[in-house]
Amino acid sequence: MSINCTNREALDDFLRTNLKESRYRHSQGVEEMAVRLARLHGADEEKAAFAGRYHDIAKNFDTETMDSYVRKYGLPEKLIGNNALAHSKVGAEILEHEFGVSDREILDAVRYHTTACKDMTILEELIFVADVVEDNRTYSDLEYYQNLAYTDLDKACLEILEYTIGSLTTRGMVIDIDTLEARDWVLNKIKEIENGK
Ligand code: DGI
Ligand code: FE
Ligand code: FE
Repeated sequence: MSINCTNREALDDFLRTNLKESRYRHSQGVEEMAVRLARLHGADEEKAAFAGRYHDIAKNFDTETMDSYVRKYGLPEKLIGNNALAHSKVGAEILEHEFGVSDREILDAVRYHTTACKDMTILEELIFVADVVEDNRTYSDLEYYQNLAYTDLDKACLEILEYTIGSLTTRGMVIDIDTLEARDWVLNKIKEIENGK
């Protein structure tokens, strides 16, 4: 199977042109980690590679460019001026409308890679996790989170969400509803699995 995309070469040019060197390396790291997690947890490796590689395609746009894409694609007003939350939504729109990517699961994995959301597929969940645990990340607990991601994707997802919510709360920032719903959803999923044992 090969992923639907009108011009893969142009897409790669777009990625290289629009990402800073370190962000490009991060994208390669997420691609590799996503494939590793797909293999371990039984998801489509090709889709994981694709979503991982292009997940941050809109990350380095300046705010003016980002806002113009938010308007062009009729995305929610709350994304205006908020590159941290907008880049994942804009990235998914660019992949779909400017490069003909039609795979819903890939598009949603990119769309929700920053906040996560409830009812995620394994692909969405592993892209969310791979983004945080790829090899180029430098925080001190990296190895702990990587091992958790290899052994228990749900628990890794939960710990990352708890950390994000805690850190945003400390910084007095608005926590997106998708982030909160994702936390409740994955917590419940873990409980159900444990009760089923
Ligand atoms: O693009 P990356 O740096 O690889 O990682 P990312 O897409 O997860 O983006 C991280 C940023 O997103 C970080 O600055 C925190 C922010 N973020 C994540 N969830 C939320 C959030 N910001 C707000 N305001 N609300 C959220 O729920
Ligand atoms: Fe991102
Ligand atoms: Fe990223």
